[in-house]
Amino acid sequence: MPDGASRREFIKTGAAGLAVLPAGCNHANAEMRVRGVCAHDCPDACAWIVTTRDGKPVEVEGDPDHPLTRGVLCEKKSTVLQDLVFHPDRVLYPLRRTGAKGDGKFERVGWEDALADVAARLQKIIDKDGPTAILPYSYAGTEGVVQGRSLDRRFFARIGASRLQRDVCGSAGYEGLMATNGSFAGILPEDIIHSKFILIWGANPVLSNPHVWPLMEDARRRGARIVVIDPIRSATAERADLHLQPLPATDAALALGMMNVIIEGKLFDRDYVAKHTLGFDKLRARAREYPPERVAGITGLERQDIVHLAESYAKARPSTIRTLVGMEHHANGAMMFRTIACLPALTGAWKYQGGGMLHMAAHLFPLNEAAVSMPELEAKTARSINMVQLGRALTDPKLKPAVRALVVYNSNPATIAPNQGLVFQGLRREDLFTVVLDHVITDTARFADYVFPAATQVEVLDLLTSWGHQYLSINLPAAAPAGESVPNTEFFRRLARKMGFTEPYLFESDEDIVRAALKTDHPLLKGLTYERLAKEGWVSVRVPSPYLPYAEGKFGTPSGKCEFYSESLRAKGLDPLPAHVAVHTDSRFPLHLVSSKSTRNFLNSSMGHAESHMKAEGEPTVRMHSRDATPRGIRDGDLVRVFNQRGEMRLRAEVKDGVRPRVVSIPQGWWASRLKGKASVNVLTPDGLSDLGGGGDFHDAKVDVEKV
Ligand SMILES: Nc1nc2c(c(=O)[nH]1)N[C@H]1C(S)=C(S)[C@@H](COP(=O)(O)OP(=O)(O)OC[C@H]3O[C@@H](n4cnc5c(=O)[nH]c(N)nc54)[C@H](O)[C@@H]3O)O[C@H]1N2
Ligand SMILES: Nc1nc2c(c(=O)[nH]1)N[C@H]1C(S)=C(S)[C@@H](COP(=O)(O)OP(=O)(O)OC[C@H]3O[C@@H](n4cnc5c(=O)[nH]c(N)nc54)[C@H](O)[C@@H]3O)O[C@H]1N2
Ligand SMILES: [Mo]
Repeated sequence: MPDGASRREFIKTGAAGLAVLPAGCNHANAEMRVRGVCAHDCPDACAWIVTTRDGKPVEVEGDPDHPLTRGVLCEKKSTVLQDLVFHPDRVLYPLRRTGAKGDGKFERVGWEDALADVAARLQKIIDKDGPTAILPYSYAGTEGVVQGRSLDRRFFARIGASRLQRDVCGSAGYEGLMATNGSFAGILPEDIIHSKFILIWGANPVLSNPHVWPLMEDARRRGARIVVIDPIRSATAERADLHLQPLPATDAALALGMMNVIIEGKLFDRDYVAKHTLGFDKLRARAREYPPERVAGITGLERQDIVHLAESYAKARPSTIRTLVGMEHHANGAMMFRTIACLPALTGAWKYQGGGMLHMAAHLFPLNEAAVSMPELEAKTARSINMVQLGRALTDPKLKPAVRALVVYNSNPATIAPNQGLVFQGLRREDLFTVVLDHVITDTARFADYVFPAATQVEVLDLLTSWGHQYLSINLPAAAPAGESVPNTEFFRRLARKMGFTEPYLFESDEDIVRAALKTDHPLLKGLTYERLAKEGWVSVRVPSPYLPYAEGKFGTPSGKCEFYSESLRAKGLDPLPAHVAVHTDSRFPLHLVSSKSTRNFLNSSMGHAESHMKAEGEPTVRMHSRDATPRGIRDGDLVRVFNQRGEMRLRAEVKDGVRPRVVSIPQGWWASRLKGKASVNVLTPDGLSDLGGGGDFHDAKVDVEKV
């Protein structure tokens, strides 16, 4: 804690609805320290403390007492005050479009006029085309329970708007893990220090999960080996003891090759397999189809590397696989997760503290969801649209009724949705009424008819779970929302009122929503009250210590075992056994483009407005191998065109062999409007879906590159 901290006071309770500052805050030089938590869509959910002076936030620092995030805020958020809260580009008032769609020209209007017009236009659409012609579009701009999924969901359910399938992240991996384990449970991140072999598979924790990476380094100091499997030499791969670079979307074949070596070499845990798994004989037969030499041909790896990987993984006690989301974004994404998830059961790694698999922690927070997003209200609406395919939904002439109104908040689809050209085409439609609620004029907001000002995390009350650790956190408002900005919940209250709705569930206060979310008898959340959170800021859920979710089996599958053979997959028309399914190739475009989240200074597209973040990030490049660059006459630093049937990007080539041959990479997160060619990487990505879970297949993009 910084000097003098003990003399300062923490705000003791939160506020209902709009932020209300505690009495005494407007004293000259009154200094308050308010507990909060970063709301970014990141596994770390860092606890922070906001210092305010005379009611104005003056400093945001990490909470040094948080066991996982330990007082360190990352590059994306350590400057949140100057780069977001007080940034000159912040939207502070409602705005109405004055220019053409996409120009980003607006005039200031009053809340009353703006809301009256929005309500009238939505009503007109409901009367003429029916409520499903209205589409909400939101994702994880804030991970907060209240500002992320409460009154907004209730409002759209009340209208009967189309439902949005929010599957862009996490759902393909979820389906894969559920098929094998029947539950999302994995080890706790802090237990990774016990591991002796950390296999980071299609994840980039140095950037994407920066507070767990130091624990992995601790494990290394205690004797662990860190191996990364990634076609790209990511920031994490650079720091690994061994980096293997398979071709994208071939990881299920690699895992089957490992199983082949492990089973044939009798390196599996006979006892664990016999007691806690289902279908071992069938798995053995399947793995026999994947001898290392065949797997070498599929993955582009060396035979001996596959054998070495399998043996060292199986012999280490304990070994741990770290997965996240990167590998999901393929047409065979769920099957890759399903297959990889068989490995820790085969080796019995789950028996040891820190052994098994670390994926997401979302299952540790069984909040009273029925009282938050009220899913039973939404379930009444039949039509749902997958957020990954927004471009199609906005342009498909066969869609009846056509989408006539789009209400965007907590997301920036113009940047993050695939097939950007089609998304832009849809957003440009004159007969589409678009409303955006955000902090800044994002590339999506540039197309809006109305932009409304959203309050930032330091200005709202919220409850935050984490998908990377076991701490539940509260975010108390440290200041009143700047200008005329409001929390998302207040926007939906005001709009509901303007539309003449009177149902009390549309107007619940933020504090009541937090309290309702915590109202549950689930043993994990026992004793986690609003009062306790407001006092302590973050509290661990009640997981047993040590936490060994499958040491005694107890899988969540229908059989209660780890299902090497899955009847539920068969029922869905998929291979019941772990399988490698090749993704499509395109002879016109021989290079495989991976556009991962390799930006240190953006969180997806968030913070992409800030000059200082762009500067720190440096110009985006396309990384390519010299074996692909040289025949094309391309040298390091050349200006090139990366193109396919969907569009093109112009940027500089980085020929440093950081990617494997036949693969190129471009970072995701940059805004098209800030780049010279006015297109960001999603102009090149496909908008197909993953095999299960409705995830995207971004990383199956096929492109070619030429010098310009
Ligand atoms: N700095 C920063 N941190 C972030 C984010 C950010 O934008 N910036 N975004 C947040 C979000 S929303 C998420 S979901 C997480 C994601 O966290 P991660 O999953 O760790 O990150 P990604 O960049 O999506 O993907 C990780 C790696 O997967 C690799 N990959 C892609 N396809 C394959 C494949 O077929 N096989 C293998 N083996 N590897 C593959 C990519 O090359 C990439 O290096 O990060 C979060 N944290
Ligand atoms: N090519 C490619 N595309 C990808 C990915 C990839 O790896 N490659 N990754 C995918 C993944 S994993 C994800 S999760 C998605 C991320 O997609 P999104 O969740 O859309 O992520 P962001 O781009 O960060 O957009 C969040 C927006 O919410 C706004 N926001 C933040 N807080 C609030 C608030 O309180 N109120 C309101 N109204 N707005 C707020 C932010 O300013 C920002 O504009 O992108 C996907 N797209
Ligand atoms: Mo994500």
